Amino acid sequence: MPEGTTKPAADAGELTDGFHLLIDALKLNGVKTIYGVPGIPITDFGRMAQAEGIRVLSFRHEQNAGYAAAIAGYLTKKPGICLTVSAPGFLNGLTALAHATTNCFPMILMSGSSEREIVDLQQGDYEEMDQLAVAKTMCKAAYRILHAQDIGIGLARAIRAAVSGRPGGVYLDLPAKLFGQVMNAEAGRKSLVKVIDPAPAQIPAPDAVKRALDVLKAAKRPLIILGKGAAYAQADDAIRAFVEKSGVPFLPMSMAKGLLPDTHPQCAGAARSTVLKDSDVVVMIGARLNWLLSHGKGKQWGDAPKKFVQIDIEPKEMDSNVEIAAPVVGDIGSCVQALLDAMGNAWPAPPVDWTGAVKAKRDENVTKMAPRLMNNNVPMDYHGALGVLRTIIKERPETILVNEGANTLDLARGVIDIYKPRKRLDVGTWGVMGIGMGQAIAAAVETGHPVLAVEGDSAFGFSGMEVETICRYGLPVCVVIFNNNGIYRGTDVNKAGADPATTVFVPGARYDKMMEAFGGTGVNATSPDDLRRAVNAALDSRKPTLVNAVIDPSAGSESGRIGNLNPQSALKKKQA
Ligand code: ADP
Ligand code: TZD
Ligand code: MG
Repeated sequence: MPEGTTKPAADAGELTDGFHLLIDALKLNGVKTIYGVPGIPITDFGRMAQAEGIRVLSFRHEQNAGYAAAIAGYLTKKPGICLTVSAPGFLNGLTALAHATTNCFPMILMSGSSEREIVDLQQGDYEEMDQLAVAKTMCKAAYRILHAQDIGIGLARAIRAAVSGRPGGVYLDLPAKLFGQVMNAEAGRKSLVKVIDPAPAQIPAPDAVKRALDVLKAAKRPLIILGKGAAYAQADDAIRAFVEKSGVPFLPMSMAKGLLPDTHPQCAGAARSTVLKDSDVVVMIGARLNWLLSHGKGKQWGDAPKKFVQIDIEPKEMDSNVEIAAPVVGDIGSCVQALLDAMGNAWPAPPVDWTGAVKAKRDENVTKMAPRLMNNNVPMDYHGALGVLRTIIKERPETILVNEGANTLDLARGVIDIYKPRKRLDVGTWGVMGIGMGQAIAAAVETGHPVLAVEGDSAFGFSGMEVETICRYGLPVCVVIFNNNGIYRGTDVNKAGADPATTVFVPGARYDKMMEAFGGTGVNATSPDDLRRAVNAALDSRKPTLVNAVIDPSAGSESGRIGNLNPQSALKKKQA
């Protein structure tokens, strides 16, 4: 019979179809979980995949399923799979696909799509859209599978594209017709492809390794910056060994916190401004010199000339913002191991006046912060509430922290120490609000560890409906909402009319009731003691819990720590 037709030929023998081929292809490649929202044309596919032993988690909105898939990719080094319906469902998932690509997380967005013939002639099919064309600019690669016999190779291509080199998002377009296409089962089995070595090691050139070590050896004030690429690489032991053998102070980017504990003697997290300004050689490991690091230049980096060593799998990352004196291109595991090997047994420690100065600054800042974290103010301020959560994470280092908001994000990042790799998940490169519940769900599902999601009240609103999903699957997620009645602060007043100001919400909102609506535990916490009790109980019980932490509405500042990025109106004075 001709392969990939919808009508079985009389003599075709045992048959299979697009539904089963796709499920078999996913299973063959070790896919265990799909995050999505059902509907035409993928409802039956979801049911069948579930029946075949794949965990299919249904969300309330595709964007949250997408963020779940993206972070699953980050946590597992395998592409997270998001499944959506056509046009609107696809578009809802697309933000997460773009986010995955921007953050270098491997993810595959698989969307059903409408009749090609009708879509291409724009004849108005159900949920008509040229999804492939739309997706192309938002991801690493985009493919469409038209024939059942191409499902095996199509999925293989998508997997390899997502995880090899710099990881990222891949779009896979699955027209409705594909699912029903039948073909001979034996031919179908043979058409499947198990991807061999999907993310091959990329060994750095020995010259590049030597150059990097020469630069590092000559440094008077060296610094190592660890980014989330380093956390993603799962080369934890080698990275720790390299950092310790070098004796160099290290600064973790937010999601790299915990790769080495924030309490490690070489951690310079609490001396960030000092080490950025005063260092003379900076070794970047899986971090980019983007806006989060002021593009590697300007005031934050001080006047003294710097030399950068950069370890990254993406050659084009080198010299993206400033000159890289020693580019080391390869995968982080191989690169760090090569550096370690070439360092030999007698690597000189960095000058003690530098390491001593960094340590002194760090200790000074930690000491300054300590009393603020112990305050018992009611209503709570950020520091009082975060001091409680900091202690809880210290006592329960397995817990995965998810964090979004503005003040809630920036202050929690500084206050809450992380002790193990990949235990802090947040808004990533874009500073996107809405990752919270998707990340919390995927973190619980992929790791089995309890999750503490520390959320601004605005940030939570972007994905809040997924508390139902958390309850439905009974996940060990404790959401703490820093409820300051608004975006940044809850105190703005609109002087021009009856509408509330643009940044404030309903005062005294009780988000805890949302969790109760679906059978979870809701707690209204007005003091640090309330908060401590509620979160400990939630993490002990592993029951879905939402704690509405009442925060002083005037405690935050505009845009948290990045208010300087707001454009200023030249007419501001006149308007005021
Ligand atoms: P952060 O936001 O923490 O500073 P970025 O997302 O900006 O981190 O940078 C991560 C970098 O890590 C990217 O440039 C990416 O190419 C790189 N990367 C990701 N995985 C690997 C890997 N396995 N080996 C080498 N580099 C990697
Ligand atoms: N939309 C999206 C998708 N991402 C964004 N980053 C924003 C809007 C803008 N934004 C921020 O950058 S932070 C934030 C918004 C809306 C919310 C801050 O309020 P919060 O946190 O309640 O979450 P705090 O503690 O009140 O500062
Ligand atoms: Mg708020």
